[in-house]
Amino acid sequence: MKITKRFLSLSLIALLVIPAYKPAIAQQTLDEVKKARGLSDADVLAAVKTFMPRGGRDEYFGFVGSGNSGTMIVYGLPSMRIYKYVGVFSPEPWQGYGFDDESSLMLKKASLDDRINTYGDMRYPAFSETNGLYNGKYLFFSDGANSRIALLGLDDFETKQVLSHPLFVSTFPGVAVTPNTEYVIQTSQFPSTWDGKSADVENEFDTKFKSGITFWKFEESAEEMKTGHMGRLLKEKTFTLQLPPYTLGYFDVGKGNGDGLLVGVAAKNQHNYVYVVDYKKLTGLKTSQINNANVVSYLDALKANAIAMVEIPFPATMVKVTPKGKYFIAVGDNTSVFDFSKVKDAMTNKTFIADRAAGGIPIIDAQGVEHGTINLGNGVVDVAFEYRPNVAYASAFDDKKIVRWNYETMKKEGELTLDFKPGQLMVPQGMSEQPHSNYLTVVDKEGLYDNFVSTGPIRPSFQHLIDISSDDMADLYTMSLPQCNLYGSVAVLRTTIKPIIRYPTGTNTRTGETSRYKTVAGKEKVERLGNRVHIFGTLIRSHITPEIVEVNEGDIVTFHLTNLELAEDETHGFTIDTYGKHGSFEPGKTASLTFVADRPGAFPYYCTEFCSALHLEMEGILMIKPKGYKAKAGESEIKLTEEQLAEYKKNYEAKLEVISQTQDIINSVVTWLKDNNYQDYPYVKALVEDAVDQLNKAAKAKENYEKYANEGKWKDAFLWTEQYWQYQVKAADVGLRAKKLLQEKLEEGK
Ligand SMILES: [Cu+2]
Repeated sequence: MKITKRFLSLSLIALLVIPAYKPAIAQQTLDEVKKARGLSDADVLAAVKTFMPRGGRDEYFGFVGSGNSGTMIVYGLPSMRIYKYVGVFSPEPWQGYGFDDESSLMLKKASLDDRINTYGDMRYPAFSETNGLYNGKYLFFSDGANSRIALLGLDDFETKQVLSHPLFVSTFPGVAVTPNTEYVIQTSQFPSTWDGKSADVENEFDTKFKSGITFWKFEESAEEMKTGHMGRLLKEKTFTLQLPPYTLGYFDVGKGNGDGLLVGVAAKNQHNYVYVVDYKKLTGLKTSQINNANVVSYLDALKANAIAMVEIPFPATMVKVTPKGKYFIAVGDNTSVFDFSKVKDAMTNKTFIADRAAGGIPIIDAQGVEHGTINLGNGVVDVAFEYRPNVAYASAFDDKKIVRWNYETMKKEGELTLDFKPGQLMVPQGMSEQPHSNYLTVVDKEGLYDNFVSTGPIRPSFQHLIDISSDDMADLYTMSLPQCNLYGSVAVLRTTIKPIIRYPTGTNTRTGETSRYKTVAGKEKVERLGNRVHIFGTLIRSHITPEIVEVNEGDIVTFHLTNLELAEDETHGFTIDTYGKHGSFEPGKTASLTFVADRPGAFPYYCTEFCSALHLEMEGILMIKPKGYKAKAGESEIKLTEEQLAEYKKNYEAKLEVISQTQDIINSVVTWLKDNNYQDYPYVKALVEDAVDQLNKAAKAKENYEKYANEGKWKDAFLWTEQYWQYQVKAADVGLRAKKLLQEKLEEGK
C-alpha cells in the first residue's frame, strides 16, 4: 500500500480513539485457559463429559416436541447438539412439509375444514415398542391444541401420518403405547360435547359433556415388517372408551403385574383420582358409532369390570408405571406408590368404597392398594426411573431439588440442589422395561439465567443434563431449545435406530410407495390437457430438467420432480421465485408442487440446497405468458460474439486438463481399492457403487461436450465439461472416503 499522509493521520486518530485491543494468546494450555476463563476442575470435567470429539457419536437420540411450534426436535446425548427440526403438526419449509402436495394433502385431511393447521401442542411423545422395549422404528405425538395424532418414521425422520380425532375437542398432549405397539393411546383433556352442539355447562354438564380414552390400532403388514417402517394407525379398527366428564391428564400403560391396564390422572368436582382401565377387556365389548368412530360406553365397561378409580388425596401431575410393572406412582404434593397386584385384586373382588362413585365409576380405597406414600419435597412435577432396581428420581419444583429415592423401601437416597426450578424428567430408555443410567435430563422451568444472553421478553426453553452415574449427581450442561415450550422427551440408544441414506428412486416418502409421477433421466416431459399442465422433471447435479417451461396465465401447473441422486446427503431444494412454492428432494424422493399460474411474467426456479460447486447452475425459468400473448419469430435466440466464443473455448480446454488430472486421482484410488479387496466390506462396497454411479452419469456429459466441441458450440461444450467434472469430483470424494474406511477396517483386522 502506498502510505499517504491521509492514511497516516487516520491511523493516528484510530490509535488515540480506540482502546488498545489485546489479542488472545493462540493455542493456550489447559491451565492457561482455565485461569483466563475462571474455570474450576468441576467445570472442566463437566465440559469433557459432554464434548464430542471428531469421529465420536452420541450415545442416544433424544426427541422432544416443540410444544406450540408443532415440530419435533432431534438431539443427541450427551453432546446435547440439536440435529434436526421435523415438521409434524405444522408446516416446516426447509423439508417442504406442508408445501409439497403429498405432505399438504396429509395435513389438510387431518383438519376439520380442509385447511392446514399451522400450530400444535405436542408435549409427551412415545416410541414404538416390542416386548416392552423401544424398537427404534416409530414415534407418536398427540396434538393437544387441534386434537390430532401423528406417526413418524424413524428410518428417515419424517412424519408419515397425521389424523384428526373424530370425537375429542380438547385432547391431552401426550400418548402412550402398549408393550407391542398394538395400540397407541390418546385421551381427552377437558370435557366437551362430542356432537358439535353446545350445552348448558351448569345443568347439562354430567349428561352432555364427555371425556374419553382412545385406543388407536397400530399395524404393520408382513411385507412392511420386513422392509421396516410403514406401519399405520387404522381408524376403522380404533375405538374410544366414553367416560363421564373428567378432566384427564398424564397416563401410562402397565406391564408385568400391571399388564393390560392403563393408569392415568383424572379429576372431577375437586376430587382427584387415578383411573385404572383394563383395556384388554374392552376389545370384546360392543361398540356404537359416533361421527364414524367406534365408541364403547363406560356402562358396558363397568359391567365387564374393566374400569375403576383410585382416589388420591392430592392433585397428581404425573402417573408413571415402574419399569418392571410392579407399581404405578402418582406424584404431586405427595408421592404415592400403588401396587398393581392389589389393584387387580380389588377390581376382581369388587372391593369398592360403598355408596360412593366418581361419576358412576366405582372407587377403590387408596389405602388398601397402596405400597406406600413419601414426601419427596414441595411441588413434585415428575418421576423418572433408571437401570438400578427400584431407583427413581423426582423433581421438587418449589425446593429446586432432584431427589433420588427407592420406591421399594420408600426411602430417600440422595439429592442434588439446583439453581433453577425443575420440571419434567427423562432418563434414556426410561419409559421402557430397561431404563439406562448415567444421564437424566431436567426441564428448567425458570429459564432465568445470570449467565445466558437475554433474547428479549421471550426466552428459549432450557433443559439440563445431569450426571447420575454416581452418588455425586452433577449438573453437566444447559441446553437451549429455541422455538419451543418444552415438556416431556424420550431418548433411545442411537444404534437402535437404523436411518436410511436414500430412497428407492421415485419414492413418495409419505406413503413409502413408488410415486406415479416418478421420472427417470431422459423421460422428462411437459404434458398439457386444456389449462392443466403437468411437468415431469428431474433434479441432479447440476441440472434441473426441463430448464425452460412455458405456460399460460391461468393454467393449473404441477411440477412433479424426482431427485435422481444416489449419493449420500445430496438433497436438492426447489423454489419458484415469488410464487411461494417450495420443495425438498432428498436422494430418490419424488414430490409434486401444484399452483395456479395467476401472475404472468418470467419466474426463475432454482435449487435451494448448496449441492456442489456448480449449485448455481441448477436453475431454470418458468415463463407465464399473459393472456393473448403471441411470440415473435427468433425472439429467444442469443448470439455470442467471436471473443466470447474464444473465451469459452479456452475455458473448455483448461477444464479438459483438470478432468484428466482428476481422473488420475480416481484411477489410483480404484487400483488401491481393488488391490485390497474392497468388495469384501459391504459399506465400502456401497460407497464404491456410489462412485461408479457418478462416473456412469458422467458418460452422458462427456458425449455432450464432445458433440458441442465438434459443432464449435464452445459455451455448451464448456458447461458440459463443468458438469462432467462435478461428477468426477463427487466420485473422487466418495472413492477417497471408501479408501479411508477400508484402511480403518484393515487396521482393525491386524
Ligand atoms: Cu441442487
